[in-house]
Amino acid sequence: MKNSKKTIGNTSDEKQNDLDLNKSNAENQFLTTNQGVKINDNNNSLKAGERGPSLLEDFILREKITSFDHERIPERIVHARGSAAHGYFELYESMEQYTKAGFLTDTSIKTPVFLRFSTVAGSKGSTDLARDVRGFSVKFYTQEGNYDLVGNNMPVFFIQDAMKFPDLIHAVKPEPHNELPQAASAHDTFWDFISLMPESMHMIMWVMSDRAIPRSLRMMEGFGVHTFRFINKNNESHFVKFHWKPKLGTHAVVWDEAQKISGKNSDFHKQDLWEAIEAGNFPEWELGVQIIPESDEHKFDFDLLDPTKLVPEELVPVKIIGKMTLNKNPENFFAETEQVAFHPGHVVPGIDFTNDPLLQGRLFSYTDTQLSRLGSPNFHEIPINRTIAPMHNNQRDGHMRQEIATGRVSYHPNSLGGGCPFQAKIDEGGFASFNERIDAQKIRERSESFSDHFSQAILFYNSQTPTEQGHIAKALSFELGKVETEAIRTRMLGLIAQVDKNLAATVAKNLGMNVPAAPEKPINHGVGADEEGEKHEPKKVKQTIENSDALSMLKNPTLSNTIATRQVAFLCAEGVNAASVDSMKKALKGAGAKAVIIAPHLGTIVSEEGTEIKVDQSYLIAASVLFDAVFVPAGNGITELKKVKEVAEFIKDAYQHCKFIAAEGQGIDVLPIDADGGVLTSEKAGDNTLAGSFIEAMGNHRYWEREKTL
Ligand code: HDE
Repeated sequence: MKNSKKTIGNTSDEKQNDLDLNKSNAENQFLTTNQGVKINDNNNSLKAGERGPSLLEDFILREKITSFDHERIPERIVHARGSAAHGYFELYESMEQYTKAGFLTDTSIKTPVFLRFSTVAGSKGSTDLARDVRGFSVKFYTQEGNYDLVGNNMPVFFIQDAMKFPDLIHAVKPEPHNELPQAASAHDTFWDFISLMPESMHMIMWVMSDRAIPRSLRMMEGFGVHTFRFINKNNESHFVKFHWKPKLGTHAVVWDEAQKISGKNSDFHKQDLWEAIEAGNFPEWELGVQIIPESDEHKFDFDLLDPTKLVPEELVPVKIIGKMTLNKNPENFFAETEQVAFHPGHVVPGIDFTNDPLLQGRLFSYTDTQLSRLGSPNFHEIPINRTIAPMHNNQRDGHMRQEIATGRVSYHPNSLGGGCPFQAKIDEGGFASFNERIDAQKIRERSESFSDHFSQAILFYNSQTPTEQGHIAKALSFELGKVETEAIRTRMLGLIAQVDKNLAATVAKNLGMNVPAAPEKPINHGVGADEEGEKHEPKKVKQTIENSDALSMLKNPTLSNTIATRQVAFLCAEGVNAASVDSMKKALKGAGAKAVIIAPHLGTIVSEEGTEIKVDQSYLIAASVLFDAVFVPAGNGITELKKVKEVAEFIKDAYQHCKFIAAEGQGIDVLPIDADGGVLTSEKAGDNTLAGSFIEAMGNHRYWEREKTL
């Protein structure tokens, strides 16, 4: 099937060739200046005498230093920290009935993609494990032009109108007077803003859930967030919501673990993505769409244009239409991951916008930001941003223009250039916006249909398992615990109580406060104003459904129980039983997981049987939080581990974070913990039954039952 794919200008390899034209290869080459002049001495600047002053004439030094001085470009104002990879998208079945986009109608096309993940609030060097939304931006290099699906790992957003975005970001960023805290929402200004913005409550439930601390970028869902439009050949429109479903399932770490990972390896996600791809474990996501006919626009108890709402999968099922595979790491972080420029306005014929006021604002923002970030309107010429479709227009000049436009014609219409380049009719692939009828007054208002701020927050909370609800309560207690201004906490408790009274009571107890009897009146932000400018209370709507399993990571029926690519720490020492190590390693490998041998020192250790075992990491380097599960093998020497402080800490952390722990023979004595359903043991060394149960248990990701006893 794959071999029969068309190869005209649309494969991942060909996009790569495109990038290759701009690659420099220094092998067997002289060192030169940027002008190609060979450099004779790259160690000394030109001076007036050995000990004399440097000369302005030294064009080599000046060029080198100037280039260095300008190596940094402004980082993204949001989503500064990113990790990305190349790949391709394959369509399972034609969506012709709904859209005319070539890459969504022709199943023989393999479309190259570039995917950039990001955190939102932190700066470029901040930790991967911040509690935050993750950006999930996909650039499809289609034959009809670039299509960017610039989404997040959560299906809704904090605010309803682009007008509030700078406020939201100013509030969450480090506070301006002391630049504190980095990459964290747990501070006064963020919660001050949120406490005055009830429309954010649904999103707050998501960011306080474990979705905000993913186990891996490879184990996150992605969402287009806004409602978009599909337009077919007959110019008929359907509303569409986009979903990315990871083949490895959706998994998270726990908050204590996230904080510790930030110390042990703040590049945890970046490295995990890189290493998985290098090892040939190519991450995959299926693309799903929820399609809603135009005629059903007003059928729901929420407004499809409101980005604080999702369309429950129980109401409109997600249709899986294709698969994306990431198969190649960038070769140069700056050239590709840093310089890639996404834009929700990069659409192709067959995909169009709705009037979601957040999306409308985004359509302005992304080009604008590239002008200051990448420095010129010519950012489309940077290799990673280039379309594979032919590109001709009369745009000219500007900073860093690459194209050498020939001829005298740079305007349209023209006769001197034979009328070229000419406009494309719709049936020749020309983009024409959907001719939606608009008959309205110019108004600075928000639709009354946007005023329900709590129903879906409640739906989300009610759809979580008790374990997940407990994590939300803890997250809120942590975040608000860091808030110093009591009035902000009080306002938040008032809002949380409108989602769930017990949740508010638990958080209030942790804060040593009481839930206010009545929530404060929300501020005036334009929802349903009456004539005096008085605003109505945010209203609640009775939801058509009260529970949606798809919203829970633990209940999610599509949750994959594969342990592929999981990392298992083998706690070893001299005198470990090699058979115990080997058989568990083999079983895990068979299930796609990786055994990592940890010992008191690097190099090799000698097993009980006298064989040498290569050590991957020492206890000085390794930490439980960097692994998915732990195995303590059998062996006479293994009890020595009782004396190693780091080993006890390792196992206790794994236990605290509800990880599965297995031990064989003497390894059982090393466990400083009580046995429970998540601790699997066997007296026998090399026990295949134990290995089988361990693998099956790990498929559940964590032994959450244990939390009740902690
Ligand atoms: Fe963005 N956003 N955003 N955003 N956004 C940017 O564009 C903006 C919003 C998202 O990997 C910026 O090139 C406004 C929602 C991602 O390069 C900037 C509004 C969603 C990325 C910008 C929003 C996103 C960005 C900064 C409210 C989820 C990273 C750098 C109207 C659907 C893209 C850049 C990458 C980046 C503006 C809201 C996702 C400033 C004004 C909602 C994944 O243009």
